Amino acid sequence: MRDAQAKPTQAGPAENGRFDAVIVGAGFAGLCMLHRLRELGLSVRVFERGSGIGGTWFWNRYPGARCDVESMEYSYQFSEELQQEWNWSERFAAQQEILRYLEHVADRFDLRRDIQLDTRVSSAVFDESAGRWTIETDGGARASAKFCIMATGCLSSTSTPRFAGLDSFAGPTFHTGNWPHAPVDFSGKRVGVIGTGSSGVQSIPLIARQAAQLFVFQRTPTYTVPAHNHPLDPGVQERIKGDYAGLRRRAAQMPFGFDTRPGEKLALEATAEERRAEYEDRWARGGLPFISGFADLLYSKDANDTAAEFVRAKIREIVRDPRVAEMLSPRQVIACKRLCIDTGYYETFNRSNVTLIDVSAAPIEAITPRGLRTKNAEYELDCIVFATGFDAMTGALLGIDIRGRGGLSLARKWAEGPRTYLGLATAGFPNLFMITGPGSPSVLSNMVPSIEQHANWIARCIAYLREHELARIEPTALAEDAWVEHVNEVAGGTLFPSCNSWYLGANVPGKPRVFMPYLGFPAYVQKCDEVAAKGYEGFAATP
Ligand code: N01
Repeated sequence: MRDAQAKPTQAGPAENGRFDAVIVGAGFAGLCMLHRLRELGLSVRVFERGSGIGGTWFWNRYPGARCDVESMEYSYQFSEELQQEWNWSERFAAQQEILRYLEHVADRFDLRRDIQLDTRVSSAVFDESAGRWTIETDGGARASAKFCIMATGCLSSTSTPRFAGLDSFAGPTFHTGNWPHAPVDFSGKRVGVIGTGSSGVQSIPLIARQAAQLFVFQRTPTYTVPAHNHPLDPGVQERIKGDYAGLRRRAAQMPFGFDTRPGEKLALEATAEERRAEYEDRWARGGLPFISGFADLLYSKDANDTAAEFVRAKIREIVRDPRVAEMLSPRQVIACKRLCIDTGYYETFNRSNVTLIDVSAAPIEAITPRGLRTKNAEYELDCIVFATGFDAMTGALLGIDIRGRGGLSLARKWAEGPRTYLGLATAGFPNLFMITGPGSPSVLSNMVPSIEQHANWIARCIAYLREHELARIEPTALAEDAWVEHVNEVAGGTLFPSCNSWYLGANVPGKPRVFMPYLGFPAYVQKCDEVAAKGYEGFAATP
């Protein structure tokens, strides 16, 4: 992989470079943004901390890493040729294939020459007199740019709980979100996996097949629906390609920006038999559309209970030991924490080499040189896998010292939670844009179309500024306050705030509890389009 990246066309160090725009991050967002800004004729430099492009798909190489949105929809739509020429091999693409796709995109659109790898941005400071951003990297390099665009990803800053004795463990430890490039062999090993979110759910079945013994440390049981992944029928693929634009148009009208076949009926108005039939059908088809079976599932606790109980019944059917089935059965609202999709997750707990340990009542107290100690017992382990997630949505942004007008730091401004207008920009930080920032559909949508929508919007905004000879743009405090209130109001009408999810920052000790994504892709896109059509309403633009 490294060799493929190290092409001579790759950008060299940007010592004292001046650019029209700097983009931080070369994942789906950074690549697309670079392409759009190049089309405007801007000089651009992308800084990427990884030794390769790909963002999430570069770092998350753990066994089983795979997308939970269908391949045909989890891809760019900015180029019809690209859509037509790329062939996906599976219904849900694996990490390796998505990374290959991004490598292909980088080559096809000659993006690498503006991307500087192995470069972590440490600060971005707005110089008011010059009207430019100064971007500094860990290596001490500096760049100056009129526009600074954060394409840093929503789930890119890993989170490892600060267990006592964390560094004392004698064996290797791994985090799913920062997995080694060299193959990891668990054969013959006693492995501990901490965490049962999407990363745990995907990796546990594969680690179980290899390890001598697997101990799964579960604090909160998870709802997961079968993926029923399979090779993608070339005929189906051809049919979609026959009217790709049609698929994209239909998807854009869906609440999550991809085709979840939303049911219009209310679960509470359906008969028990109708509900069962609908859930069975969606369980058999697999994937995230399970939660779209009825229109009230994310709004009414009673409705939600019907879907939750259906999954619990499935767990009891699949898992042979009733005690283990009970431990695996979640009690919180289904989809309140992100719904997972899996291949053989619950089945894995029927294996004789797999032990489920409930650490909700008896938490992990310490990592020891030989393993791990909970309140109740000690476990000897050869390796530990942290599938403990991310400091989501704000972690990567606040990991950079970003300072706007008057030296205001973003960390200070967001001390009580992120505040943005449309998740695209924040008052006091002129010409700073975020791709899929907090306050936008982002993680509650199909990420790739959301990313493209943002990149298109930002590119159009920059073009507008140029046409109107305007030098700076930033949201007004008034528009930002109203948007933050609206995001909260929409979330408050749902069941999402009812559990301790990373959507709320609840997984990171001390993080303010604020619901960060915006629910409703179509309404959001309409709002962004209206804002632009009204001359960037809610923004102040100055010459
Ligand atoms: O992280 P998570 P993730 N002691 O935060 C547990 C996307 N994604 O990496 O729930 C014990 O969901 C924690 O327990 P609890 C997707 O959006 C997508 O799995 O806080 N356990 C939880 O079980 C996803 O939602 C795919 O009680 C501790 C786990 O660690 C997001 O990334 C694949 C603990 C963390 O789960 C994050 O998923 C992978 C402690 N002290 C990821 N601290 C696709 O399928 C934390 N935990 C595309």
